[in-house]
Amino acid sequence: MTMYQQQSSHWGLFSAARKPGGLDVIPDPDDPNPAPLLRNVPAALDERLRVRTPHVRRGWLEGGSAERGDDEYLPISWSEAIGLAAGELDRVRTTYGNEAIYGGSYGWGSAGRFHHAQSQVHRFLNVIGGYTRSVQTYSLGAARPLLRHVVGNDDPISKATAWPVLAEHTEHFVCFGGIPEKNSQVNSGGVSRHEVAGHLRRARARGAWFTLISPLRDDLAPELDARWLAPVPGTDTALMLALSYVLIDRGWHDEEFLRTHCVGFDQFRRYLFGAADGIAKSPQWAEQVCGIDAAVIVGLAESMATRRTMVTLSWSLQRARYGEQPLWAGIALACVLGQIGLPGGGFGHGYGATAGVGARRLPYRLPTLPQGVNPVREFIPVARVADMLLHPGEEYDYDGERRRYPDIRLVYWAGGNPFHHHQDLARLTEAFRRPDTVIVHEPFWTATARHADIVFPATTTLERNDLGCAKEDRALVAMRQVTPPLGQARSDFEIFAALAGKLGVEQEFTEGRDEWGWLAHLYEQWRREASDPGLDFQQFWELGRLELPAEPDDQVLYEQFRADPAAHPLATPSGRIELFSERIDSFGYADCPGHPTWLVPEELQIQPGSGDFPLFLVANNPATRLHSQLDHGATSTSAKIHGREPVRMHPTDAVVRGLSTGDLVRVTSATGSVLAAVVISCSVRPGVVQLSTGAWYDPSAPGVATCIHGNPNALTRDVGTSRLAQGCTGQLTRVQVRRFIETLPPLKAHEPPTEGPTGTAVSTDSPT
Ligand code: PGD
Repeated sequence: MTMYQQQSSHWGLFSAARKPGGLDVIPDPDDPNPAPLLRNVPAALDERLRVRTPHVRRGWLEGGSAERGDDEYLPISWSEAIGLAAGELDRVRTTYGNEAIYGGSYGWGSAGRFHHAQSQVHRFLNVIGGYTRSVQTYSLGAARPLLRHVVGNDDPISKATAWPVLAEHTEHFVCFGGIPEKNSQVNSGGVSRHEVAGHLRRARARGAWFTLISPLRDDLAPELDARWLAPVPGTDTALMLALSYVLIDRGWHDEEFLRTHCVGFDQFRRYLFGAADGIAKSPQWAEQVCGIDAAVIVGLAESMATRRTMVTLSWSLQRARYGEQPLWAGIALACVLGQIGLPGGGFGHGYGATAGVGARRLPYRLPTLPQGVNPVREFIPVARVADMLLHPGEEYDYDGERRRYPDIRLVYWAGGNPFHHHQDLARLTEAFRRPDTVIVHEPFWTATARHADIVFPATTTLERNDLGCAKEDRALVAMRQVTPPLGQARSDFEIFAALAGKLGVEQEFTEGRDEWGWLAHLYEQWRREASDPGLDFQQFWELGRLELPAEPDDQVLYEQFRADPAAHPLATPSGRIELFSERIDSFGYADCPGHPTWLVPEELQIQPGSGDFPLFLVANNPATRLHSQLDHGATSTSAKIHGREPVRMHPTDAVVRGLSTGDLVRVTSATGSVLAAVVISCSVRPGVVQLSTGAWYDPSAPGVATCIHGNPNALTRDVGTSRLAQGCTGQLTRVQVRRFIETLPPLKAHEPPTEGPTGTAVSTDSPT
């Protein structure tokens, strides 16, 4: 009889069994709305694309870094690979100090508390003396630093008003960037029940209104009957400022809330009415900037003032140049409305960005692998990785500090794909050629694995046992091994244990435990500390799942602060919401002044319809996979055309180019070019094209395009949001689209790299 085993992923719970025809995956029966991404899971065992044995890059063995990203790989034995990697780690730390090791290793990895790649890599590097780390994320690069100044912490993300409250009370959802259901399929760590779509439907059935403000119509589900306003991409700040202007100008603002709960309203009002720059941020002004009718802006402001309104701000808004501004202007707009702290009113940041925002949270710690202490103080804001590698010693600004990039000699990555997530991938290739050595753990031959010198084959969750849960979920599940490790793959833990052994610190790293020992230890420790469910580890494992008590469903963001701001101050310098921040102002950053400001991003300085790059490209998160994970899976590949990523465009833009759905095109920007296939759609604003992230980077035909598969990060600019946050700006760029009529080069991204002969003798003396 076939044995199905329970497993978990960032996009849902499932059971799986290996059958002669492949892996059979069954969604969890308790999930009301399982994610289509589950159909990608069988590709995890696709042997062609799995790294099955340790590999070393030929050029590295010969002492070179120039070919990184375009080289042959030699399969080697585990003992050779461990010897080479340990030797190189030791050489770098002794010669240059541990800060010369970059272990930022950003990435989502897989669900599972013990085999969490980030925790494993950080724990190992700490045990061997530390590493240069990264701070912040690609998801919320601008938001987190800004929120600290404006509201004191990230409660708008981690403690957003709960979905059931919105479903019951909100009368008007004003959704900047939408609430895209595709993104609410996922949650970092797992999601046992997909409920966001159901909450939205309940609100609509009760009569709630929805206004969608986005260049993409499908950023809100069609059944919500939203009014769609499609401003010029990147101009939401101007629209928000004009809405605040109307509310104040007509006396519809909440003077009392602004006086008692905010600081800086006077400076903000003066700016809105043009005292500083002579420009009133009126609806007529905004119409010129965003292309939304002034009368529509006035009507929207009136509707917001007369209904319980939730201003929702997507994470994508801040993933662009000056990305701090739309978030700050949106918070200011909610302050002007004065509904913050009321059920169903105020603002939220990232509803729909993951299933976790607005979900109930667990009021205690999860079972967590301890990472130890990093003795190295050096760090970079995560999206500045290429700058760091290319410009060691150079100074840069970050959140009020003047900092200097460290000189990195060794890059260590496990659980992320920078050749998916970073911007300007050709520049990243150049940057990756700088260090002496790059070591990567990957289950698959991704572009990151192909830019490494030593590649360790990592197992997937299907080949391991683990504990599955997330802070915003209610289930703790046994993730049970479905199949033995593929080829010679080992878990990240086993790889680090072997390296630690070679470097003489095995006991410090493993504490004498194997996988099973750690799972039992983490569970029992959590049981003692958090909430004793009564079951010991063996009983839990046999049962397979615990429903965890969570916070109540009625959480309203800032309810207590509204009731009594003196007794429940925010963690800002003033204790209130800062519409003007003296601290930010004191930094003197022209790209992030002391109050929400309309700053014209470079993308808008090219006139629409003219120049070499007349179209806006929205490079959003994909509907058919999580980031770049399992790009070769069934859901992901079924959306590709001629094997290339689809780029959506409006019929009017297609007609002038003579394009039809299915045509191959070359998309070019000032940064690079990609091949993609056109899909004509009225769901994108005229003048806008949309190409999702996640197609595996394929630079194998540079004479044809920077990426012949359709990875938009070959087109995006590698520049920070501002000197305040230095977040990533991958969401928006300017492009041209032209029919591609040359011979289509074959896709190499979904093939393994060229392999040298097995058994090639390698010297265990590591090169420098
Ligand atoms: P993933 O594709 O999830 O992307 O970037 P991120 O690097 O997280 O990469 C995870 C990698 O880990 C995969 O290659 C997977 O195979 C590997 N992996 C999975 N499990 C394991 C494991 O157990 N062990 C090891 N060693 N490896 C494992 C995501 C990032 O991209 C994010 S979060 C966002 S929000 C950004 N979004 C955008 C955007 O909107 N627009 C642009 N242009 N660019 C973006 N980049 C960012």
